[in-house]
Amino acid sequence: MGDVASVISRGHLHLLDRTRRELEDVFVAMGFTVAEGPEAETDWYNFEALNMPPAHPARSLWDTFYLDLGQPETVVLRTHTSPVQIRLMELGHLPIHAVMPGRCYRRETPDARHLVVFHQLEGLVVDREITFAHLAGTVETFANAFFGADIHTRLRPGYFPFTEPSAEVEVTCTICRGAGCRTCSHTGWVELAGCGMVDPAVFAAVGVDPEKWTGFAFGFGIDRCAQMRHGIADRGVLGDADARFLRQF
Ligand code: 2NL
Repeated sequence: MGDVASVISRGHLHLLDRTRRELEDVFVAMGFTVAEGPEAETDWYNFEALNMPPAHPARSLWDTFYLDLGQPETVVLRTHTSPVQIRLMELGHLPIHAVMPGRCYRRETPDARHLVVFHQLEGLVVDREITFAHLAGTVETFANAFFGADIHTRLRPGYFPFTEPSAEVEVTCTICRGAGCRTCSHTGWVELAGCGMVDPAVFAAVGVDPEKWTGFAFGFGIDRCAQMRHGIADRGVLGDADARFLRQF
């Protein structure tokens, strides 16, 4: 039997797909629902509603694929899963506790570390009197459940156009369990996600009353989660559907 067939017969799924489902399971157990949306999005959902008007310099953080569809430069391959969160808020069924997994696209020159397609899982909570403490507690609870009780999180100041304040989420390096190694550049910590409190400008764009509702959001790279969950020191092999690699999990 060939490599691919034997992988399927043994019930192995692509590691990224399996990790997506395991991430969803943790968040569902914490009371979140799972939402999905289109990969081709309008400029409004991918940028404008997220506090990035046309020509806003923050747009250059993402190298975007524009589709030859409709008016020029109006339809893109989504650069993050945030448009799904925008669509959910627009529907107006509040409160929201949801995660959005899916494929995203960035116009990179593919090399050993950069791919055009990557996988993200974002989360959104919009409820009454939600604070930064809820965000920190959610991220820590997630990390304990997904990586193990000895794996912790810390937040460092960061920047995203759609959150204020914003932070980078770091987790204890699972390769050395915090002692310091090559994978974590001898810091004991690895960057896992970005997060923050939803910017009031985003609430205004989707018609959510910021006097009544507050919220937080976060975005994980699914490949980094898979790497840290399985203690893979070198991320380069992750995206390959190489059966010799996948069989190990
Ligand atoms: C990253 C950072 C992040 C969000 C995603 C978000 C979505 C809405 C409003 C506010 Cl609709 N925020 N998403 C917020 C902070 C960080 O992802 O680098 N992920 C891999």
